[in-house]
Amino acid sequence: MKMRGTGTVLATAAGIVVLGLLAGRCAPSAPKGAKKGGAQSDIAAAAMKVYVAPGDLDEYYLFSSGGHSGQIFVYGVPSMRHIVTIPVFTPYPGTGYGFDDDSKKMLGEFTWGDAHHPALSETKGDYDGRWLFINDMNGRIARIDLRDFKTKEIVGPIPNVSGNHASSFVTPNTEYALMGSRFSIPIPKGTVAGIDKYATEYKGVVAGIKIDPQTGHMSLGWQILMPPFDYDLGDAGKLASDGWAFFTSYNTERATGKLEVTASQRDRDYIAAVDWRAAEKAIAEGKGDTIGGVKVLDPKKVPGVVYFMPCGKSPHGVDVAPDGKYIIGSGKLAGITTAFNWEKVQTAIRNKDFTGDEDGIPVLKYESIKDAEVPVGLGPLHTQFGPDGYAYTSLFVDSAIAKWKLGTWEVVDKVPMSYSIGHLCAAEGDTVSPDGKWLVGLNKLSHGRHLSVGPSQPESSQLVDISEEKMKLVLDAFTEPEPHYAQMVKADKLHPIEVYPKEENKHPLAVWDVKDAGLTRTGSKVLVKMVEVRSTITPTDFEVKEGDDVTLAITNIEQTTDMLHGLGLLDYNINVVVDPGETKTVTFKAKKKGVYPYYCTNFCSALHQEMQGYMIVR
Ligand code: K7E
Ligand code: CUA
Repeated sequence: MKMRGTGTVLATAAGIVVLGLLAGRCAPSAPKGAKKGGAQSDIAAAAMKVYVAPGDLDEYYLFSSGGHSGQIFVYGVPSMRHIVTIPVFTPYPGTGYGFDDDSKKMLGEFTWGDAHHPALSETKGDYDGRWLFINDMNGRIARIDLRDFKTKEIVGPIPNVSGNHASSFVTPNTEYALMGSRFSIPIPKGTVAGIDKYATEYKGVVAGIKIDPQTGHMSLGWQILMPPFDYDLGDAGKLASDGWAFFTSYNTERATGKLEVTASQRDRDYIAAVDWRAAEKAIAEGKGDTIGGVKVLDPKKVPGVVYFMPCGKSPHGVDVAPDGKYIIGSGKLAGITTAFNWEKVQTAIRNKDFTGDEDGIPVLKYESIKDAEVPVGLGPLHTQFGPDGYAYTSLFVDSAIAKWKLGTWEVVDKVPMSYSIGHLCAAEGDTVSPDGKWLVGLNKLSHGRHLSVGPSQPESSQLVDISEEKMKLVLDAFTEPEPHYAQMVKADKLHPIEVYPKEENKHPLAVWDVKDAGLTRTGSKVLVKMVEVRSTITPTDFEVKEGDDVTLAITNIEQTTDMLHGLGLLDYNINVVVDPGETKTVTFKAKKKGVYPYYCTNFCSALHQEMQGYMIVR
């Protein structure tokens, strides 16, 4: 979400004693946030907490979304050091992503994505370290394999889901990744209806993308036709509420034009509660109507799959507590967040405790399903959880994080964020067993807290120590655009490989011996099997004819950690990076006569500079 400049209330930097800490060590001036005297011991204590000595490893991985950069950025916590970038929806020359045949095909026609919500795969509601999913506003979801930190699959654009923001939240056993349309449109795509027909002819859709439990492969699951609201965020129920999915919606006014005015008329919007097991069953029984080539359930014809829970106006996040008993949803312009009691929701459904309906979807009675309105502060957006019944809610307007207790609803602490926090991420804070310890605030603004870099300013992420009663801000980090959500997982849950074992390489064009490298021609199609190993690219030269279709199949036959090789081909816009044990192909037309050098782009040995060759085009 971009809310830059709207009602921003800046926190007073003077109130924050420990920030600016590391800057203070190497900058000529004293850290802005640090007070004289007594604060020094706080600074030292904070420094000790976040300091990861050279050669030591962080305790957690933080997977932070890259927003409209289309990537995922991986940080270590508590150091907040950027470790690696995982390219997902956008080409990334650093790893050759989007240049070789397979990744180019996966990206399709897109050169960008808008990726907001990473979701680690779960088993019984806990991160299992297998996969990472992330949404793209362009109706897509990607799957990254955490065995090698590579994007393996992108599905979509999925029909009927327009502006896939309420995504990619997964269910507790990774049965589904959620999708929801932020923008209602006439469906199927391509249908035209004027804006004056918005209230009746535009439709929203919420959906579940099915995930194969063995392979992680994604396919269409269920879709539900919804009134033309803007479906904003989602979360899967767990334990007590397992089998359900929740989506916030705004603009239940069905308004058009300046939504900042027109969509804030009503006091309440809704959280949609979807019984996804019922939806799954109804789809299996063939109860859907085909729209855009996909079976879509109409709640009028399939009662019981979806209910509306009224919520403070214009809600943003919806977050399910670790035991699944509370659903937390906030009107983002309000000063309170509402804790809905799942038991009461079920009772209200059973008793048909409805106040009306929206296009056939029953609306539950707010008073019957809420347990508390917690006075967290202004502009509540998102909530994460600790291990001890505490909840942490980000406050965009107050630019702070509130800590409060589930059950007693008492707000016990607040820490200012610099500035304008969106999401927040606690260690395993959306699982059935949150770790506590660390929390990262993902802020929209960073002004004045870093060396000036001109008008394109970075966003900031701030590390908060939540191991004690009082929250303590301990570190500033600056992030690539644009961190929306992030997830933090204990490092020992992941077991990545560092080379691709030779015996697993089943690529049909792989060659493991330089003797097998070389060129074969079939008509105007030329295949060059290449071997890369320190410090030669074999063949060291090859000849093709102008107009040939050339495929280079490059195998890096190293089996040693870190021994990556690249292949840059000058004037042909070709840049491939091949990891140890990997084979990649790149196909192009030899449309320019002449002599074109190629070389290894990835520094690999003392003789890296000798790793080169020539393509001669006659
Ligand atoms: Cu709050 Cu896209 Cu989840 Cu931005 S979203 S903050
Ligand atoms: Cu191989 Cu540089």
